[in-house]
Amino acid sequence: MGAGAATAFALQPKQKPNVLFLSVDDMNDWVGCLGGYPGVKTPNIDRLAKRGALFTNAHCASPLCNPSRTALLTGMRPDTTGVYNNDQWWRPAHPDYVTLPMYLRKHGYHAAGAGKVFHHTSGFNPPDQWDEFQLQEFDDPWYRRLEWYPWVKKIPNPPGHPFNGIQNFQGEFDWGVLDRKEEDYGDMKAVRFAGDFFQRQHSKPFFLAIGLWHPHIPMFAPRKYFDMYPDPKLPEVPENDLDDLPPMAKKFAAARRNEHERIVKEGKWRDAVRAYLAAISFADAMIGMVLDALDRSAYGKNTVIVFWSDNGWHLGEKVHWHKSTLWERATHVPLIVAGTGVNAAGAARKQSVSLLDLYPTVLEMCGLPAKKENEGESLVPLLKSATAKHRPAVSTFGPGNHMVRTERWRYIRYSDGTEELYDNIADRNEYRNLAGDARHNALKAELAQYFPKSSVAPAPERTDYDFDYRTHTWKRK
Ligand SMILES: [Ca+2]
Repeated sequence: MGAGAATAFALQPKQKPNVLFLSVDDMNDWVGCLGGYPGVKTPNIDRLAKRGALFTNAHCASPLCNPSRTALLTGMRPDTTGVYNNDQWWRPAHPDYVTLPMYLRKHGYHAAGAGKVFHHTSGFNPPDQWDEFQLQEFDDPWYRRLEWYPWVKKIPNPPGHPFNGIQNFQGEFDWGVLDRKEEDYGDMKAVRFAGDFFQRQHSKPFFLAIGLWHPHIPMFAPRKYFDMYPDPKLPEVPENDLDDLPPMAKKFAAARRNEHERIVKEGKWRDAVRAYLAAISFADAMIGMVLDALDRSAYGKNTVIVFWSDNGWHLGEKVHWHKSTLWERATHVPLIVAGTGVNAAGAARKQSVSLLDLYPTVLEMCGLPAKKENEGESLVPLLKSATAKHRPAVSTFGPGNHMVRTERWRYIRYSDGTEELYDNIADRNEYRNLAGDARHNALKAELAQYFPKSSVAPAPERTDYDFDYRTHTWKRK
């Protein structure tokens, strides 16, 4: 083996790389370099892909914000932590867990963050996670519930609200152009945090997590991003697409079905697709600003960049909006690793990988000891060689409901034993469920080996605690 490849990450303590952990929220594969929506404009993500390793088959550990982020940042699956939904705090359930920023701090890193890194409601960013942290700045303070967002100054609904023109709709599900300058949108505060951070002198290596809210709803963006999409295309939704699904799949697809029906009834489907595209392109522009600020700084040459989205998004496919399904729309996410020590830059990695793999990846890239509880597998072999082998990604939604994805197949098994199987090369929209075809029994048995063997009971819910935001303490009711 060549000495260069073997020592690429064996850095001396003084040369430990910095890490920029840059994330977006609810961004699916409608990204130029992933090809999910031809015509989408994401020049900055695309140029990052060219200078790094683009993972074209990356999946979240769970298709929902909190379980996905909790899995990524604790390094453990939902079935291990019991954190399956958005109303479960990981901290009081598992006070002993050492998250990625905590681990890096213990090993000499300075950990800083801004925006949505852990889940965004109160109680998900205990102060001891970070040396410094700037909370999420929302574009819609009139919507925010103060008991969940105690740092937000609530204001009355602005004139013209809701901006999508749909009256008495789901409060957060809005879109449009806000009457403010581009630099005054909430996510720009996290972008500025990054720019200021890169201008400072850091005596320790740093881990900087910048979590953008976009393209999560409400899909607010400056007009120029809406104007990029004069004629958005609607997703295909064949009429009989749900007929071959088991009842649990139909149930997941039917969640918040009323929102899809309302959007269609109001004649707003195309507008909503345009808003999602606009929010993606706005996110992309902000990503470009953060990357440019890094490149201009003293840290441009010794910083690993990890770009990820926490889950995908449906825009009417399978008659569903949002996430919370085990299909490609909801589990497939953008993932790029670039910077110090990535070989074969620009070469796509087609192996199935999981966001659960990021914790061990960062530790290995930083030359730190592995954390034994981590359930992902380091991506470093794939960063060294685009053809390395890797364990397929598993995604979980609720106890005992799993999907495993290989380069070709998606196999889903629900807690009641019902199944779906898709050939994602021949059938990328997952129209034909092949699970009932006995010719695939051996394949299913092989894929089922990757499913977790058991699932812990769900962790307590938010309503099971009294939480004091000022002291960041929980008391079980
Ligand atoms: Ca999300």
